[in-house]
Amino acid sequence: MFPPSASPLSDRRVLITGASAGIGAAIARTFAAHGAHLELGARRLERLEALAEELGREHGVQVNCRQVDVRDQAEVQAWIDDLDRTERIPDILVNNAGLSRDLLPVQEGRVEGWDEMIDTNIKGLLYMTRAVLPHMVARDSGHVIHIGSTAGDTVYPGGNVYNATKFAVKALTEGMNLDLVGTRIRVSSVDPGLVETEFSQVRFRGDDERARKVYQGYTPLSPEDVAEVVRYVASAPPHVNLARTVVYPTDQRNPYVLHRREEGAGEEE
Ligand code: NDP
Ligand code: 8X3
Repeated sequence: MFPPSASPLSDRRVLITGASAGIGAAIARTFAAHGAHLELGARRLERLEALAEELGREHGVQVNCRQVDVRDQAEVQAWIDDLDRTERIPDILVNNAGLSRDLLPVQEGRVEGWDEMIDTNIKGLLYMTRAVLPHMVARDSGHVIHIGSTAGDTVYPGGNVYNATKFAVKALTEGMNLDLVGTRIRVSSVDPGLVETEFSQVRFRGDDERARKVYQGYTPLSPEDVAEVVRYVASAPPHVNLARTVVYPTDQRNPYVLHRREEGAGEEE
């Protein structure tokens, strides 16, 4: 690892959504270890505050927390307006907040879960981007990094609406890069395969046994693996845009070709 003072992330201001768990929390830890100052957002403020205390103590960086629901456009705009007033507009925006609900065929799907996924994974990402990007354009500098998914490349049974939201993220990464041609602003996505986080507990609505089985019998990615890829993408020289980076566990070759080593382990994917 670079010593923090030598890292391209040193003293950069980085906003991460969904930093209270999983991949977002790991990105916060990795970026703080590289000397970045952080603006962390999620709904569970107490988790953010515990993380902020840990990172400030361990790395001596500034870490601010905001209770935000990215589905609420007014809340998002108020957050970014506050950052603007206090000269804390981020150099790097990591749109990580996201979720899946259920693994049901569309004909049996739960509409309220569809709304949650569409409102968070697509509209939340757009609200964050719409609020931050004009500031980046005004100073002709910045980097927006989306956490997409291999689910945005290939559909799998029951993935339907979650797949659609991640296909949308892929389209937005490409579209924003077109919109920003001629500027110095980069738009990237990091698209992981299976990562062991709270993702499956959320998808299966607290059914821990079912969630645990998703990661059984093989070695999934860890949130830290993904955070390291995001760090690499964010650390590329300014003339290099890693527009899309796909990362799988070695045991997974596409969203449904997964090699499980233990007999009878796992049920999905
Ligand atoms: P986790 O469930 O562990 O973390 C999700 C994070 O998103 C939490 O911090 C949660 O915070 C936040 N979040 C969810 N909804 C909202 C909201 N409305 N407003 C603000 N924050 C919200 O899952 P992961 O870390 O795995 O997921 C992070 C991202 O990675 C997602 O976009 C997911 O689609 C993507 N991904 C995950 C993969 C995996 O296999 N785990 C693979 C590929 C992509 P809180 O509940 O406190 O608001
Ligand atoms: C999360 C990975 O395969 O569960 O995006 O959709 S998967």
